[in-house]
Amino acid sequence: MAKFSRVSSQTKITASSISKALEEVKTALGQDAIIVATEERDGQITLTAMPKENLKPFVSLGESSSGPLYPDALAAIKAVCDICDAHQLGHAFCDQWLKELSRDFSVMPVGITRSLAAIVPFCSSWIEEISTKQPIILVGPPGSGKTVMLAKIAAVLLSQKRKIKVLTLDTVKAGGALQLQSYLEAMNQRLLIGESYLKAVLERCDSLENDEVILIDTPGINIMNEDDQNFLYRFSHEVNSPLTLVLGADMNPIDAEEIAKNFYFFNTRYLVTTRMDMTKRYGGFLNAAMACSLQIIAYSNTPTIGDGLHSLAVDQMIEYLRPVG
Ligand SMILES: Nc1nc2c(ncn2[C@@H]2O[C@H](COP(=O)(O)OP(=O)(O)O)[C@@H](O)[C@H]2O)c(=O)[nH]1
Ligand SMILES: [Mg+2]
Repeated sequence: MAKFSRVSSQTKITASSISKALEEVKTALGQDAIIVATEERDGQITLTAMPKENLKPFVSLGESSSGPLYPDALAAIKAVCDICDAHQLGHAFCDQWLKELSRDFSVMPVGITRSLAAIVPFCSSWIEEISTKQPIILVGPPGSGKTVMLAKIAAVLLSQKRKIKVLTLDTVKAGGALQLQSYLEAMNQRLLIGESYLKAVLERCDSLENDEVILIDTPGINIMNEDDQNFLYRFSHEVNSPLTLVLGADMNPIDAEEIAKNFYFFNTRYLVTTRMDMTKRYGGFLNAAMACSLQIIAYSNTPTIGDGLHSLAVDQMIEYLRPVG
């Protein structure tokens, strides 16, 4: 039997296993509930959860500006519907966007950028704001581009004369650590390998003297697999910092949303998308970001480390969304 207690908007649920506790959270607070803390004592799992609407942004979000303008409400509605159709954004996404868009109908001509920014959190200043106080921890399905992205973040930080400390927990995929090691060797950086370094590396974030950004790569996680789910639960509990989901832009919107929702349960709050060069349809990561309020902090559009990563502002996203050929 699960046990419930409530403090302000947060509810604590205790059960004998993670999956039971998660089920209880979903029943009590809905599918979109957010886990804010996890605790394990005497074989019992306690999850502290709250409804999604109480979520506050972790970092400041970029302002939306003008973008394309349409002569009247009908033309703007048509533009939004065409975009949703072309990029395979589902009904839920389209409905949310149109609902938000309707607030702008009193002023002609009508823009569609503000309403997109209101439903998908774009954070275009993340790269400039990277702090030594919070580790950057990349998680995601196998092959989503985590290791390449981590190396790109490392290269960008080094180019800004920042110091880095890099750890990989990917001792699962054959050659996973070697791949990162070879990228880092080219940057004259050392790679720490294995969970035994995790505690010490995380403690550095709390130290006042720390001048290094901590970067952590992880093994690919198949959210349908119970062992992987257990790993993610324990790992997110141990690091106790928001995680960053890496998703290929070429993933279909339904799968992307389902994967994001599962990661979201385990303190995943940011989203990076990769392989923007391999698709013209961006419904996958946008659907995932909208469904879970994940902040889109960067994207990658080449597999080459030296090409770096990019910030994604909402205006730029609108430009990407418009022409589909
Ligand atoms: N075209 C393209 N390929 C990418 C991009 N990011 C990663 N890749 C490729 O995607 C594959 C998987 O990347 P990897 O970082 O090893 O994925 P991981 O298993 O999540 O660590 C590799 O072949 C990468 O070269 C990108 O932005 N564009
Ligand atoms: Mg990898």
